[in-house]
Amino acid sequence: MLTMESKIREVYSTPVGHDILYKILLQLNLSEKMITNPVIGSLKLKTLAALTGKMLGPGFYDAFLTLLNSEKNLPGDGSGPISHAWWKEAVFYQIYPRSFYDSNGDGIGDLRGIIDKLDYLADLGVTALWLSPIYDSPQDDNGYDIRDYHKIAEEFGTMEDFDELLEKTHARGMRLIMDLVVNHTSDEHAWFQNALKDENSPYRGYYFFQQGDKDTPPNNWTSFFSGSAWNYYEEEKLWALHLFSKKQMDLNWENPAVRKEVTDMVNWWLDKGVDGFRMDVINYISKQPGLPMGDETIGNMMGYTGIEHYFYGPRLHEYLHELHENAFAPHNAFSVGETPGIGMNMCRLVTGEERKELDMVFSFDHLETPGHVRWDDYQYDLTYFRDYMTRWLTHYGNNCWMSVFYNNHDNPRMISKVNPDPRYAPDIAILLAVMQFTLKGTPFLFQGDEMGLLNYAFSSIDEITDVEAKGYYRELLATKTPEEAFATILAGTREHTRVLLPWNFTSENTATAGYPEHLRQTPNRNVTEVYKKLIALRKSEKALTYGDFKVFATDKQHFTYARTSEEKEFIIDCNLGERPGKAYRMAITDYQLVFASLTALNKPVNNAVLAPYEARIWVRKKL
Ligand code: ISL
Ligand code: CA
Repeated sequence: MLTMESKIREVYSTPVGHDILYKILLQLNLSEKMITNPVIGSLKLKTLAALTGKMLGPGFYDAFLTLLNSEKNLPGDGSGPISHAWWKEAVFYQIYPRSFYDSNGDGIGDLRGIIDKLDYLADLGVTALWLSPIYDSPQDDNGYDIRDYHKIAEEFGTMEDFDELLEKTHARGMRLIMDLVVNHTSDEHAWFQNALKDENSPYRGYYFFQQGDKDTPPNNWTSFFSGSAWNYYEEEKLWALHLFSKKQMDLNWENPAVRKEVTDMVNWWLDKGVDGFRMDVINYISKQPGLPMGDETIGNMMGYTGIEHYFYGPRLHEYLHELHENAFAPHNAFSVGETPGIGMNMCRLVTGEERKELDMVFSFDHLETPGHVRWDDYQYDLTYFRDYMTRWLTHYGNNCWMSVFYNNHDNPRMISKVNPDPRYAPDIAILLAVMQFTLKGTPFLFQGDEMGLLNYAFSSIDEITDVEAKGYYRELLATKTPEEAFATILAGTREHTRVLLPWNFTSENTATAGYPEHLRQTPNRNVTEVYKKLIALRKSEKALTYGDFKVFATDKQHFTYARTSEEKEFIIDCNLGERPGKAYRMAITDYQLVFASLTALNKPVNNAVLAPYEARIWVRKKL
């Protein structure tokens, strides 16, 4: 039991304490040495509280101690051998169905469109597809608001289309995982409608309803999509909790009936033959009982009030384990949890093989550099990605396995973030790909990565359809001019990755004919060819999947690392910045150059010098 009398050193040695203090140090741009320093390490938590009194009030320390003391377990030590699994060898490709490929010209991507592109995907070399939600939905949040878990959204097609897609995906030797959105349902889901209208409904206990008057929401929690996390239903005089939009109502997982429904539904899809699930905001499913008030300081620091009461809730492990045992394990199905906000050790606790919770997670701490949020217009320094990957790969353990990605449907494109100068775009695209396919962890491509796509030059808020950005824009108008508010939206909007993929912009193509010039991009075919090559290399060399990872050089903007098996050693030499740098030296006779980004771009290679954003892959046979 940790208390305010505990020493900082003791706190830092616990998994949760470590993650939280580490994150705070990072945000304050302070070195870890601050805490490992013996003098500071032997200070008591209450002394730290006195020192940080202005910044972090008692609410912070209460929440912190509650979190620390509710985690009874330690991550497994992870020193054993790595077990082999198809999903560790896979190359995943995320499809955002609405904007992937439109087969019938109504402007909306659809399932038949995905079927049409299966040969393209197989040819690219990816081995598994993740589909963002395709279920029946009013589409308030593009399908992350599900009305019926057993039905396909009309605009995407039918269940027959889905069955055909699954069969044809499997026929090409690829696997298919679905999106599991069970932190919340649509307010139009029959459960919610029934619960709202009938006070004796068994579904009342499926959600977080609270009686009350119109002016006082049950607590101060805020929604990720602006405003209070509570919606008031005048007629029924009821509040209901929604961490996301007003049409995404949080499910109450404390209710065993909810867990049973979810388990049955997951089994229903797995029985159909899908190979697993990506689990939406799955670390938010367990809320602190009683839904206590959020600490305002934490709220200001994190941008959302109340988050300490559900981002790593008291029953999270239990719920994940139960779902694993009752659905995933019997089907030998794969799971990857979307887990925003939890740190490395918490991730080790949910993905440790021996714990039987999740196979993998998407952690997001690498998507912005410390001190920045997605809405900031800034240049992303790739040395932060290097240091993040190095830290995780050094400490994650052989019982855990990482995912490696830069993009998804919730973020602007990484290439644009690294350097908005379009002259560098192909070099950065290839550099990112080289790291993605040679680092240790499963690569997840987002649609369009292989085309080298960049952010879009949206010209007005009317071009933004996303519920999050629209809400945030309204909020910003309270303190900013419309121009300033739009600039913020432009930097961070999820819309950038939600524009229909530019397969072929022609006037005959009804789906794309309406697209204004500034919302068109030309796929970079060179980049696509490089992706094919690198994916093929990744798949043919076991060292790149299971091999050891060792860093050689991380000075300035360099990232030079090795991936080694018993037979081979690969050395990957990257320049992460805009200035030329020294190439890593090695005995030329031993090593063979297998890939050079400049050659792929038809530019001359200078042996001694790495050009801006250049990447090379060398190999040496050990036997
Ligand atoms: O939690 C956040 C910030 O700390 C959010 O950015 C969060 O990571 C993200 O919004 C969660 O995303 C997922 O769930 C949402 C949905 O809108 C996204 O598209 C989905 O990927 C609600 O279902
Ligand atoms: Ca369509």
